[in-house]
Amino acid sequence: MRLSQYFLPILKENPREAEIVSHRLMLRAGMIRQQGQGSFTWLPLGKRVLDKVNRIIREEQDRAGAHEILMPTIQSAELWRESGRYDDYGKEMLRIKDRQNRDLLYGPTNEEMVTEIFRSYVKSYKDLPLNLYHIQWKFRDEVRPRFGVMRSREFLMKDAYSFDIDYEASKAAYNRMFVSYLRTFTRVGMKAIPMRADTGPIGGDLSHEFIILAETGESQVFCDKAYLDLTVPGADTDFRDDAAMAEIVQRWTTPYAATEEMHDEGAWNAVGDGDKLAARGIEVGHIFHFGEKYSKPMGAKVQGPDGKEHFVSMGSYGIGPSRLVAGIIEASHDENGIIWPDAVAPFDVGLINMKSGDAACDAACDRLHAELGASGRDVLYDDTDSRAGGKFATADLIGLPWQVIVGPRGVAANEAEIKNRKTGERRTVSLDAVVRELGATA
Ligand code: P5A
Repeated sequence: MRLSQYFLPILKENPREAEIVSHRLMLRAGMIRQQGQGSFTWLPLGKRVLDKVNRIIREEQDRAGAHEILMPTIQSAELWRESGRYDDYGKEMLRIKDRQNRDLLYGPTNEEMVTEIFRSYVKSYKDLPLNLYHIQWKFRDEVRPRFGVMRSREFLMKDAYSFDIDYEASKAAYNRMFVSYLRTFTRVGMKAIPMRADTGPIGGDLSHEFIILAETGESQVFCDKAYLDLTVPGADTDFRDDAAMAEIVQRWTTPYAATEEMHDEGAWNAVGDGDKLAARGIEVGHIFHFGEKYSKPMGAKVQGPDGKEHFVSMGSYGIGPSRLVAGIIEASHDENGIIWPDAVAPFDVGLINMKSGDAACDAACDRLHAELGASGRDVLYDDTDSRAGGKFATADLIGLPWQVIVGPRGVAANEAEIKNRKTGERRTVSLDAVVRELGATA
């Protein structure tokens, strides 16, 4: 992609409304634009990151046996009256009337709608287990929307819903999502710690929040430092092996970890003083087991192996991809800008032409642009006529993992410079070796 033809509205000044670093950097790097209170457009650079995050989420949901669907954003109030949540949900729910004066709402979550889908089609235990998910916009009229996409009113959510014949089977479904979340957050380059959490308006008896530690996090959390060294299950993990899933969840829930609402001073005092980690954190995922809370009032039941009807046991599992993008920036930046983990970087390489218009520089860059593209890398080629200093600042701000810098002196010697954004390390290599060098270091 040539920067001269791209839409990357970089801001030179620090936006005054941004209180935390991710919000400031997302605005400055031209990733998002605020449209209203707690509502944002994702501009091309931001959209690329969001898509990469969603792709990883999808791959890990699918690996764990969930199936993707897409439910509407606007829901009928009738469904929510069936579960009893229409009145309970309160002011966070955006209530709407259509031209026939029917009560509608903009979905803050989809437990009711997915239960309606389930009950319409599934009648036998033989069709279980079932897990359906979608990635869809939600609206919550938050009391205090703030910190950009971190706590917005309209935000993206991946929400999955599991249906099982009984408690034991639904606990296995919960475990699969738990393990899938460990893998998902690791793959986007983050360390997320599962912590016992309050179930709030979703309800249920069991829930874990997945928390990224960051000073600007809105949650106060308490955990054992042992979590920092636990290994995350690999790609060869067998999600059909219930015992293996339970063993992983056991390992990841044994050291102490809780959010403020669930904090237990007694258990905390038992953690060794040197192992205590009391910190701020960002909730990027939240999973719930709530059994028959929706299936019973909404009549979602199947015939069991005993010939009798059973209300299905359910759970729901959320990740906020839009919040996650901000969380990644909170955890990975420096004074010059964002430092993207490789897996979610909007482009892999920034190619910087220090003297656009110079025939030799242009020719060398054209060649590298083509070769890097052919080797499978996404390249953002700064072919604009800005000064070299401005190009370097932009490259550091948008935080692509690698920069390839081409200037007249280097080209005369048949050389380019390669810079690693994270370490700052620079190396001079021959123009012929650029693609190979990135291959060796990527
Ligand atoms: C689980 C899936 C639920 O709604 N129902 C379906 C359950 N859980 S939750 O914890 O309320 O939300 C899931 C995740 O969505 C993100 N999130 C937000 N992101 C940005 N702005 C918001 N206002 C916001 N509210 C929730 C979080 O990542 C949360 O873990």
